[in-house]
Amino acid sequence: MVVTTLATALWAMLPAYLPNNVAVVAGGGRPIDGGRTMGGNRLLGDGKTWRGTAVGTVAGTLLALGLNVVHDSIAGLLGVALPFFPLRVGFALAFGAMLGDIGASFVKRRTGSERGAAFPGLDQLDFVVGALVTTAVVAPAWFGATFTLPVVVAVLIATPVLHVVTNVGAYLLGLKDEPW
Ligand code: CTP
Ligand code: MG
Ligand code: K
Repeated sequence: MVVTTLATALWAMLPAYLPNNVAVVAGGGRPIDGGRTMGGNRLLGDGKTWRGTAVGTVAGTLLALGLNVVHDSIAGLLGVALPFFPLRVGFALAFGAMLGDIGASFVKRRTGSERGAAFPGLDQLDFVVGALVTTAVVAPAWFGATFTLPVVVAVLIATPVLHVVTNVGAYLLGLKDEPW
C-alpha cells in the first residue's frame, strides 16, 4: 500500500521533476521579464529565461513519452499499476512545473529576495503546486485517477527531500551556484 502510493507519486511526478533541473543546465539568454521591474525590483529576474523554460518543458514532456515506453517493464518489476502519460498530461506536468517556479520568482522579487536567494518551502514546492494545478486543469479525469489524496500527500512529503538531494548534488557538481 505505502509502496504503491510512493511509487505512483514518484512515477507520476518524474515529468515535473526534470524540467527545472534541465533549465539549470540549458538556461541562459533573454530573461522572460525582459529586464522589466515592478516596485523597484525585477518582475522575475535573470534566473527565469525563455530558453530554460522552453528546453525544460520539452525535456519533461519527452520524458513522459519515454516513460510510456518503459511503463510495462517498470510496472512489472515493481508489481505496481502505474499510469501512462497522455501527451497533454506530460506537457502539463512539465510546463506546470516551470510555471510554478516562475510564479515563485515573482513572489520572491515582490518580497525583496534577490535572484538565487534561498526561500525555504517555496523553493521545494513551487514546481509541485504548479505541476499539480496545471495537470488538474488540463486533464481533470487523469488527475483524479492518479493523484488520489494519499498520492498527493506522498508527493508533498517526498518531493522536498528529493529536491534538497538533487540540488546539493547539482551544487557539488558545479552545475548550480547555490545548494538550493
Ligand atoms: N533557469 C532558467 N529558466 C527558468 C528556470 C531556471 O533559465 N525558467 C536557469 C537559470 O539559469 C537559473 C537556474 O536555472 O539561474 C536555477 O534556477 P532557479 O534556482 O529556479 O533560479 P534562481 O537563479 O535561483 O532565481 P530565483 O531567485 O528567481 O529562483
Ligand atoms: Mg534558486
Ligand atoms: K526555484
